[in-house]
Amino acid sequence: MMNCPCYTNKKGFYLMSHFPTINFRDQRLAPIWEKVQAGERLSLEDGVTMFETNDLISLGKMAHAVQRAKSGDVVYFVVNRQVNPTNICVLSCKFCDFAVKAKDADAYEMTMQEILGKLNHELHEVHIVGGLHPDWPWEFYVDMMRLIKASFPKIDIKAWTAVEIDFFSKKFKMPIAEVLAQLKAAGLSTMPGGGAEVFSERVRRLLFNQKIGGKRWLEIHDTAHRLGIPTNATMLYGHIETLEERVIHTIKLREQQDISRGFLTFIPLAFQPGDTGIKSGYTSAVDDLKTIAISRLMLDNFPHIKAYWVMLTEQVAPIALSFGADDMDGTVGEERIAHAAKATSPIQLAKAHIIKLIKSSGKVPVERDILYNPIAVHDADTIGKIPYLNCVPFYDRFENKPFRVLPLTPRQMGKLAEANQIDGGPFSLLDYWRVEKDFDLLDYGIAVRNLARSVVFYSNFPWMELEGKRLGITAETSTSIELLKVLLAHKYGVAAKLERMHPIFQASDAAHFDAVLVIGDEALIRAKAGLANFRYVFDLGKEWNDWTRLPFVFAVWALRKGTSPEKKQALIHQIEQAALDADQRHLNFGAWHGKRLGLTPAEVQVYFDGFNYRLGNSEKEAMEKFRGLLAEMEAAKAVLIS
Ligand code: V47
Repeated sequence: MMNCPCYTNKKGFYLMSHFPTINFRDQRLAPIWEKVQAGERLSLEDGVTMFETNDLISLGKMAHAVQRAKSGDVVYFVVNRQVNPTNICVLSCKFCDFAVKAKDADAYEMTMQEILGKLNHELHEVHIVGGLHPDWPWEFYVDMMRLIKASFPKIDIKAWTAVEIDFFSKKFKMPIAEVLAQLKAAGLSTMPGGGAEVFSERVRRLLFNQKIGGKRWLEIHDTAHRLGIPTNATMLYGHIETLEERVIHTIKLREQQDISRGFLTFIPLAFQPGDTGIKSGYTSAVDDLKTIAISRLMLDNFPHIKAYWVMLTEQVAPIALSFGADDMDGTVGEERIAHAAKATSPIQLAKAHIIKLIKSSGKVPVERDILYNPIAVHDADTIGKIPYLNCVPFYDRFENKPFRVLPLTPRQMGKLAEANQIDGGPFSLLDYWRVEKDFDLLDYGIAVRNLARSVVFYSNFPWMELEGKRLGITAETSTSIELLKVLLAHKYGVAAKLERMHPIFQASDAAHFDAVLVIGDEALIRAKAGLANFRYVFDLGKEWNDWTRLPFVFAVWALRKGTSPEKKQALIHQIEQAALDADQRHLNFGAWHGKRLGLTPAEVQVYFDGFNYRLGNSEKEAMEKFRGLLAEMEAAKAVLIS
């Protein structure tokens, strides 16, 4: 117990010493913090207590700690543009100053050329929403997707709120799934989170009684997720809703996310009063920061919380980055909805300005694409972190010195290392080999002695019958996919067809394949929940070990050549401490992360026990063996092609 930095609270959960100690002014927050640290879900009462408290700073500290455990020291932004093709709308919602009728003097409708004219090749995302136009035909919407993708292949499309999808479905007499499938086939990547307002029938009747309610909004997002279309969620706050209604809104979203798991980010939208007559005056900064923090704490299963500077203002948004938000939306280009309601923010921000705002909050600005794949890291001294449970021991001990931490899937980390955007991390073995001339190998990594438990191949066929079959591969892997290829080719002598699956893993997508490879936390979740009735479950760590009698090395720590000796030493010291923790079976944050995946502390311990975090002789031998087998496979392919 002497060295153990974790201890057990009265309910038997492990508390983590690495969450900060908070001196609460409002003691009602202390039991809530205890629940957060134990990985327990917060209730409606907890949410309302947090809204009622005046202890804003403690609230911010709790949310910031949770955000850091999820997304490290980074804040995301995207070079994007909003396009609102028309403001003519068949609805007349009381809170909306944007929508008008066709006869109104300020009504507008863009032609396809005008829409395309708003875009340029610098953009990575276009965000399209507008009024519900009474006359436009279905083909116009589908062509819009298709023409944008044809003219600007680099731009991903986030378009149409659930309200618009519902409108299309009714107007063009197609089921929701058909509307979404056609838009996706034409180029739609994700859906924005608008139109949710607050999930309260009372508010709906008073402010937007012609618009869809919460049940329908959630149903449409559920359908999108099942079709592999990730979406966002919003909440319009600061008008006539009660604090309880805000909390219920977050709980309904959390329940939906448990089911369909396709939400990327939550965006609290501060009400802009404009000429709506609903309320005079803007939300206070205190209310904005509280709402961001409480969203982060309630929505434990949402990857991101967005500080939408358009509604929050340029002054409050950077502060929100210390209250649980990890995304700033983007450059926006030209915002019309909030500005119709007299938002005081600028209508666009330059990229350099967003970077400056994020840096002013002490965070690392990371330019992303629509799916949060990082494109560029706008700061020095960053290392990658694989956000899977098996990597948690490494980061337990990391403060943000000398390196700051950016969560990345193995494949993303490899791409960023190649693009010269990060200084190091536990690289997937294949990625390390790709960049080894620029990086030094450290004597640490992630190796398994036998069962990997989180590199799992689900199949409807035994290995020998996989010839010619379609295998779905998770979008996240770099090395496991190669291990699978080696096993197929060398151990079993079969040739199958490998295809990447949707970027956001869906069991319904997996069911279309004869077998699927799942890695990381998703594999741990599936081990408990099962996956689409596959008949065989193979652990690739065990498959390798049974065959070669060697461990398998999935990842190795590497650091950019030329890093100063002080920084290198500091990093090695932190990793060594982590390895010692693992030797001494200190769970620390592991129990917290495990709980979120449905694992008990004992199950987390069994999982960690299967890993070796140091690279010894047998690990190095295993790496060479694997490299040799890969080379033989390449040679065989070369022979085949010629
Ligand atoms: O649905 C309308 C809201 C939403 C007002 O998904 C107003 O990444 C404040 O959803 N004051 C559209 N809000 C904007 C939106 C959005 C914005 C940024 C990013 C994303 C995303 C989504 O704006 C509408 C409505 O809830 N809205 N009027 C107003 N007066």
